[in-house]
Amino acid sequence: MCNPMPVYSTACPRNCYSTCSMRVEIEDGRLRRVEPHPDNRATPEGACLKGLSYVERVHSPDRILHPLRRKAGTAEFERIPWDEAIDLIVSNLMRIKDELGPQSVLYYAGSGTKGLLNAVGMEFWKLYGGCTTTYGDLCWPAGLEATRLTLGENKHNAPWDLANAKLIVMWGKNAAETNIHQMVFVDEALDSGARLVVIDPRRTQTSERAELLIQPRPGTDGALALSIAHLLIANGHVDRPFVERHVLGFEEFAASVSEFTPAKAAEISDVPVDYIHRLAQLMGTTSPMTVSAGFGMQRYTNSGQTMRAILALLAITGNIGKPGAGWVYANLQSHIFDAVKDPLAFYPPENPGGGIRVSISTALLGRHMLATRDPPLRMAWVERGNPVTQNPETRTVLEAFRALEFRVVVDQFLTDTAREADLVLPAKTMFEQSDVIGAYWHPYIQLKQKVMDPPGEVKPESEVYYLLARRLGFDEREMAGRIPEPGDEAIERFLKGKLEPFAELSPDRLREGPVLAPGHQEVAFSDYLFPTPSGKIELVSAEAARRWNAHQLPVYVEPDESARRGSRESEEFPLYLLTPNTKNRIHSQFNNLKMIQLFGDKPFLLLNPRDARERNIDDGDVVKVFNRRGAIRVAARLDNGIKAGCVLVTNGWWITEGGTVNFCSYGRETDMGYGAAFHDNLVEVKLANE
Ligand SMILES: Nc1nc2c(c(=O)[nH]1)N[C@H]1C(S)=C(S)[C@@H](COP(=O)(O)OP(=O)(O)OC[C@H]3O[C@@H](n4cnc5c(=O)[nH]c(N)nc54)[C@H](O)[C@@H]3O)O[C@H]1N2
Ligand SMILES: Nc1nc2c(c(=O)[nH]1)N[C@H]1C(S)=C(S)[C@@H](COP(=O)(O)OP(=O)(O)OC[C@H]3O[C@@H](n4cnc5c(=O)[nH]c(N)nc54)[C@H](O)[C@@H]3O)O[C@H]1N2
Ligand SMILES: [Mo]
Repeated sequence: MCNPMPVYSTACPRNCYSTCSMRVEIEDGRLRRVEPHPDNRATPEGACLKGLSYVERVHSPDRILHPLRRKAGTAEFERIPWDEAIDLIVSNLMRIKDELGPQSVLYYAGSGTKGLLNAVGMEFWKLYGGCTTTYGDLCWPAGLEATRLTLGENKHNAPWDLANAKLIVMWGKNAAETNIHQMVFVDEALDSGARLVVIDPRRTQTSERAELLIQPRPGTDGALALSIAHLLIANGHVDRPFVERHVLGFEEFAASVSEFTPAKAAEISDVPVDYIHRLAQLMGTTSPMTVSAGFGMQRYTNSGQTMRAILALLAITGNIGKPGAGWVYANLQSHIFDAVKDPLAFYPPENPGGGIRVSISTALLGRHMLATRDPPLRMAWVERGNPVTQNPETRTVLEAFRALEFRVVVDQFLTDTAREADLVLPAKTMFEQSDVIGAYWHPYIQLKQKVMDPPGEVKPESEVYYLLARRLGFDEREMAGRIPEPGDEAIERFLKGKLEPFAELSPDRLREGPVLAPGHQEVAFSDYLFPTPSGKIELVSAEAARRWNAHQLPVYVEPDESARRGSRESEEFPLYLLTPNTKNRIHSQFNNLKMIQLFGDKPFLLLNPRDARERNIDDGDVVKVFNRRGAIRVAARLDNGIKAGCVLVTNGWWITEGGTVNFCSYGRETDMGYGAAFHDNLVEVKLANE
């Protein structure tokens, strides 16, 4: 009889809605199997293809296993020992601090992995004397801020509660690719007779299940929402008792949408009037209604206002605080450890302390880096991020990194950003250091367990910081509670310390599987406590005006880069470039694996046949997608499912794989929250050989 392989509970720490719980089997130090973990009610089906591909990723021959130094003046790297790498970093850190001060170093951290230990980086930079770092975020802050202003807090009903909905509106969310486990609950709801509407400029895998697909012109969802509000009010579909008790500013809101007729919204959004009536009728007569709002329509310069306008539809119909109802956007109930719960965490703090200068907008990374003075930037440290492919305006980002004297990138693979580095440090994977993680869709706290030693000479980031701090002359006392010592026991102690305030969260319990966050509400806002200034759901927000210089009401504003602006720019570049996420990657991760490449190894452009015909483009032709900011060359895929006037390439492709879409995007902040308005992006397309 052979011994069963050891099985461990762990959780996927990628920046993804699902944050799956899983069980993994280890044999001879190798990851053999990834299985579902039944204790997570949100992800009982287990990991997606990406999750299964960890068996390849962890042991990939392409992983960086030791420090690599660029050979001077070339694109090549050579292996160097750790003490040489540490010496090289420390000598640069000391010299730069002497010459210009610690704020000449940029610390850039992306969203490559979740975990409490990520905070160790900033503790190191404070010990060093400070640094310059970013505010804002590439992902979701416009929606977080719109939600905070309206409801007071970012939380929603438990994922499985969606099965209780009678109407589900998937608004700018492609859950069938980006939150596949949510589709299990969509199906359950549909089986019990629920209706599903999808709002997206293209037909998606999610919309295959829908009875109604509404395809607005990109960035015009706000207009659509305001006209639906107009109809709900005109047709008497307002929940008056709810509004009287829990909503601030209904009368002003009603007055402001009285002009917003379906005809006006149809003109702006290019959605037929009949569709607007059908959606308003469904919303007014079907309850409970859940709006599952994705991140698609909050990547525009008007996104905060758009999200507030959509939220208003739930408020006036009384669809908040009840089973099967509500605003499913971000459920931060598991963010119990730190300020992450609060979207204010993305704001540049007035006084961050510790010599930290928070002056670079993530959305404007390249331009702000180049413009930084007093002191200017000399060095950058990048970890968990791939800003060359993922941040707007790739050309400027490259220029800014190339203008520095010394660049360190910590990653598992030689990404486009790592290729720009002078020194690349190998990063651990999720299986090689324990950490505690929350999620943003389900309410579980999880232990991402260490199940194997790092391969080669890989050291977790916390250990690298420890070594650097020691070499800079700091002692254990100065590091205590901030930078853990190397080794599993010290990490366990560090995590135990973080868990101590929560009786339910013992490390032993977490080792078994996911644990519901203490104090979590299965039905969010069922107590009708809204932590806004008025204690009510705010349709009128004085803070929106004060903080963001926005209208107090969710009014419609045309996006900055709109084909309707009639500018010379919009005539020359008439197509909206949408760059959403895709099933088999998480942004710029996973596509370097053979298992993932089997499902499509090259980027392609989705193009409506009408737009293709006008440009003499056939299916499969190589086309140039371009504007004044840059260009990429990809194969065209003709598709009637994408709205005419829109084209689409998924984000995350490396330059070495055929080009990042961000060569074409422009660094621009959203109206609220300091997000990145990626989709505010016009291009033209032509045959590449023309
Ligand atoms: N045009 C366009 N661009 C976009 C978007 C869009 O919609 N359109 N979406 C944006 C969004 S929503 C997001 S969230 C961002 C994501 O962009 P990023 O935050 O840059 O995230 P990823 O590409 O997922 O991962 C970055 C790197 O982290 C590395 N990594 C993983 N685990 C670890 C670890 O433990 N340690 C270290 N040191 N590194 C690790 C990975 O190998 C990867 O190279 O992209 C944004 N970019
Ligand atoms: N497989 C996979 N899952 C992921 C990720 C991943 O990279 N891969 N990333 C994770 C992260 S960090 C994020 S941010 C989420 C994002 O996942 P989602 O919330 O699904 O957001 P996106 O993929 O950005 O866009 C969703 C849809 O919005 C549509 N859209 C674009 N513009 C508009 C518009 O103006 N109006 C409307 N109504 N729709 C519009 C796009 O066509 C797209 O189908 O996914 C998470 N989950
Ligand atoms: Mo994201």
